[in-house]
Amino acid sequence: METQTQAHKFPLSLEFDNVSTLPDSYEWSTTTFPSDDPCHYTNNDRKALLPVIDIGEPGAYDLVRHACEKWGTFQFINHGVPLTVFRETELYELVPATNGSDQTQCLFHLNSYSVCPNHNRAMGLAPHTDTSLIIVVNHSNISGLQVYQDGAGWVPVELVEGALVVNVGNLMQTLTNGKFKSVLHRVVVNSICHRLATSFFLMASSDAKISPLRKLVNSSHPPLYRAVTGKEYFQLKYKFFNKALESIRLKK
Ligand SMILES: O=C(O)CCC(=O)C(=O)O
Repeated sequence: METQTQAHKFPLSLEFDNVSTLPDSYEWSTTTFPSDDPCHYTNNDRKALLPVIDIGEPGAYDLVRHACEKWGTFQFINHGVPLTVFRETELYELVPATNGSDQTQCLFHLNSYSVCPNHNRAMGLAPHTDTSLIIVVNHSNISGLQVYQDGAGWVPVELVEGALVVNVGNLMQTLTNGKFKSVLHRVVVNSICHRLATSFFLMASSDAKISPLRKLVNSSHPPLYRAVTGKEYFQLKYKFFNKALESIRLKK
């Protein structure tokens, strides 16, 4: 897995419209990309299909729980969320907001992935797990998001009309005492289409204490993580990046 140092070695910005080959400073180790249409990937071989859940269906609750336990991610349809909500936020770089109870914070984030002349030598977004409780992504009908699954490797998230992607974050893994898995994911670029994705992060507020829920802890399932405040966990994430969760894991 790539390290924090690797993730941080890139210059911050580059005007890709004016370059015909990838500058060496952007070079990444080979990225496996689906060989058919890189912009509109559908998983025709059906080998490793991420769950797509119709949340209007009677069994949806169990399907969501199962997806969070097994995959740490799923797509959902029939959600009733107008996708224009996401599109409108594409006008903003970053829009933080807090809710009334101040236990959670929401953040909208716009990711823009330029067309890249040497897409298989570059990386759009380095492999990472999210700090937040959950993240909801609208990937604007352009492929690129991939999730890592043991045994299957990098699995492209296929495009499903109108679906939103949910990823479990580190703090949700802590809260559920490791039952829900925060998924390692990355975004690859392509040489044909510019991709925009809007992410909605449900975060814990800085003062909120996050620890495994009491009802999920017993003698056969001792707490796996120590309590942390949102602020402390952010600092740990900054310091340890993808190893932050490991740093709050209680020793047996
Ligand atoms: O661009 C995407 O599809 C996902 C973005 C993402 O993983 C993130 O913002 O953490």
